[in-house]
Amino acid sequence: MSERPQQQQQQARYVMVGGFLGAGKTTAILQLAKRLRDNGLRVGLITNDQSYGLVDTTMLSSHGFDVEEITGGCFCCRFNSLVDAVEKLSADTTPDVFIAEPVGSCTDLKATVDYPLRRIYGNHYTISPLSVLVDPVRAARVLGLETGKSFSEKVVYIYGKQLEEADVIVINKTDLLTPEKLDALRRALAARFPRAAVQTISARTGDGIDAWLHQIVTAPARTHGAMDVDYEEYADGEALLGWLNASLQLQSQRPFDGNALLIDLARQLQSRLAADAAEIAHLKMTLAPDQHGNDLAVANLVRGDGIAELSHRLAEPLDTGQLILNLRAQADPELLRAAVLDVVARVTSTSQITHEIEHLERFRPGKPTPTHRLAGI
Ligand SMILES: Nc1nc2c(ncn2[C@@H]2O[C@H](COP(=O)(O)OP(=O)(O)O)[C@@H](O)[C@H]2O)c(=O)[nH]1
Ligand SMILES: [Mg+2]
Repeated sequence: MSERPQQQQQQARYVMVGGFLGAGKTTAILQLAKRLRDNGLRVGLITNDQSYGLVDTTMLSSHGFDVEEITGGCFCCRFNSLVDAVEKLSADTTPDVFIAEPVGSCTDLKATVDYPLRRIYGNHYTISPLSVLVDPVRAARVLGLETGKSFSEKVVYIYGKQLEEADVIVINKTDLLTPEKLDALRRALAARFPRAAVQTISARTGDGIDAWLHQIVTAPARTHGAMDVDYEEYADGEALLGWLNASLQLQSQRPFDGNALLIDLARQLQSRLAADAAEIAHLKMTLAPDQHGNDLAVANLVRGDGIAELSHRLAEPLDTGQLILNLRAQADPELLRAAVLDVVARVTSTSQITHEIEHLERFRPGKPTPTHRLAGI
């Protein structure tokens, strides 16, 4: 299949893939980027976070893509940095397609990113429809189709707003669902958000990616005015989420199994945070050996009652390496800090590994103050 954008060959495409924390955005972006690259297109990727030291950037770069990281706020509040990132990527490789991943707790992206980009840079970039990914287990709980631990009302407000502005709602992780559950979720989403097209994919197996890619690189973005957003409620929801980013250097006299170490850390943090009644939105970690080139382990956990898993494994044991840990949970950031420090100390000492903290930051995201906000164009 050739997915070279049809309309204006000279204009680069700007594709944004939103969705809540842990929905599978980074995994899905990697799939899109690989397919575009296989079709001879140049791809530039943009990651985004409230802070620096990102698992996503490390993971995407390890696959040989050019990645720019925007830190210190979401795209809407760092609009000029987003434009700078696009220009920086263009200086090196002139990408045909940019794919940007906004912060998973961010919403109102059409009014604050899409419309301003079209208004100001419409001669340079074709803006693709806004995709919003969902994790089916999380979505079924939020929509009340299934019971289970979820977030408080204000966080759910953000979740709903993300879906409300979607041009395309993408149900991800279909490999985890029976056809009946997938159908029930698809019908519930279509009924509640009738304006959006609904696509189903598995970013893990690749199912459905071609159809989704076709839709986002051939269709123009839709304009339907800005949705109503109560910025106080949005800010309250964001502030309920605690954020922690850390990077640590690990060292051991004897080679150790980095894959087992990450899973051990994830499981112990999971039980510690469950005891503290902190609902995990996303825990992700990478472990990169100081030697062995691009070898990388990536571990994830997307719910308090989920299963910690490795999406990338190290091929060999290591004796020194860098651990990056990003944790987002509905909890006080100080509590997250204490839990991470305790668990890291316990797990590393059991394995006779020494650790040195290079960077540790924890906070609650501040109130979003977009650079631009347009009602439509
Ligand atoms: N089973 C399954 N897991 C997936 C799929 N896509 C992503 N994941 C997993 O979901 C977790 C979060 O993925 P990530 O891409 O980091 O989510 P993000 O926070 O939205 O960027 C990781 O463990 C991924 O391996 C999928 O299609 N199926
Ligand atoms: Mg991500």
